[in-house]
Amino acid sequence: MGTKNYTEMWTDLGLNLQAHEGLLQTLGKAYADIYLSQKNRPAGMSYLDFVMSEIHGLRIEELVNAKKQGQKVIGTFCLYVPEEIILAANGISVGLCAGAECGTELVEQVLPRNTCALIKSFVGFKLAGVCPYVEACDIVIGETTCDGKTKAYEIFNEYKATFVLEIPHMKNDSDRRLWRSEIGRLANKMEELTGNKITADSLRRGVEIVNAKRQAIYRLNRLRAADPAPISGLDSLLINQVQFYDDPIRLTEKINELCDELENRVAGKTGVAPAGTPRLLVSGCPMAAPNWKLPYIIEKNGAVIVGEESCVGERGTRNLVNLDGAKTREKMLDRIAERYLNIDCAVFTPNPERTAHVSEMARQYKADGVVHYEIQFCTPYTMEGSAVRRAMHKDGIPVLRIETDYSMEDTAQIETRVQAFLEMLKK
Ligand code: BJ8
Repeated sequence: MGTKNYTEMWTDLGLNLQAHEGLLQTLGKAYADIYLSQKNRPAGMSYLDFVMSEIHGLRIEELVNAKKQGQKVIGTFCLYVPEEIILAANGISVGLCAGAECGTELVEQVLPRNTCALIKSFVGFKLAGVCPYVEACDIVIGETTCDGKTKAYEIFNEYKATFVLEIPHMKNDSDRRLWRSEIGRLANKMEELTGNKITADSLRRGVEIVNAKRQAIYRLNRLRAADPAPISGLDSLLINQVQFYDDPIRLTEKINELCDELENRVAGKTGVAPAGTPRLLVSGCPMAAPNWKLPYIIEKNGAVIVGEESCVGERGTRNLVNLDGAKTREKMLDRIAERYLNIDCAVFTPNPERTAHVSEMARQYKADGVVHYEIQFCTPYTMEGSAVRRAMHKDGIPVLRIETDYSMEDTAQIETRVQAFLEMLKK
């Protein structure tokens, strides 16, 4: 972690300093063990190393300073919350989904034990007082996606003001109308919170910023189709995780610089692992930072991850908002609503777009196998696991389904299954 002392800032934000210090120590060690130990990393990853070393320092200081200048910080938990609208109101968007066990005893006093680890984690970070992002937020935006999140926001709202968007679970005309009206309600809420009018010009600017970020990440993803892969799955996942926190314009520049370097690597056939290394696609539940358990196990056992069909991955970045011909605020909000309803989260029914996308990604990135990642107690993705397996079998691509949580207790067991899967791919 960085060298500057931020104790005063963390105290002002109301963090539990002792518990927070413990978290930083654990995070720093995990990052060193998992990330800094990798071989043949692109030089451009030094920016991400710096961001991670300052994850609770410099970036939080930027948010605190922006708040002093009158900007509002808005926390989000899901891909369905359009960052474009937050930016158009001159707000700052930060992704709050969390990927580590935290405050479990406190969480289990307010949530059922059999709640998915992702929900327990974001509630736990709040209850334990260790997340400066959530403390820096003026409001958080929830959504009625899965039942667990929908109900957890009622409880979360008791600790932090939470505005919940209604997400339809189908994509019929009436669902589209409902969703468009929710987008309007969000825009109004952002105007009320920030005191800034959302105009056609400010929306266009918001769309340009977010489209540019998604294009940069998509450019990076496409470079991973090369064999040897120019960047590890762990590093690619980190970029997908950091894009929810970092300044979007600065990060876009850095990702494009990294892509320039990766293009040279691809041209020179330089990879993170030799050509012919087994290539895996990871599909399923989101892996919020610092959830690195499964990718670490996969890559340390000699495979390379070449794509993530995930909200922290290509499910979130592949479609852009198309503003062609849209001139008014309302028309632009229509286009934003359309783009976001295309996201193929497993909470939708039916959801054939997702299995089709897994097949398409497996082909594009020349995957030898798919690992379907299921967070324990996540009904939507666990249920869709069979459909993904069936679709992949039609394509002749083996699937390994891994159901786990954020604890480390099953690490050895997962490792054994991953090793057996990789052996089978070699035959
Ligand atoms: S668009 S995947 S970010 S809802 S893992 S909390 S689904 S029980 S995170 Fe998600 Fe938005 Fe969909 Fe993406 Fe529920 Fe499953 Fe837990 Fe989940």
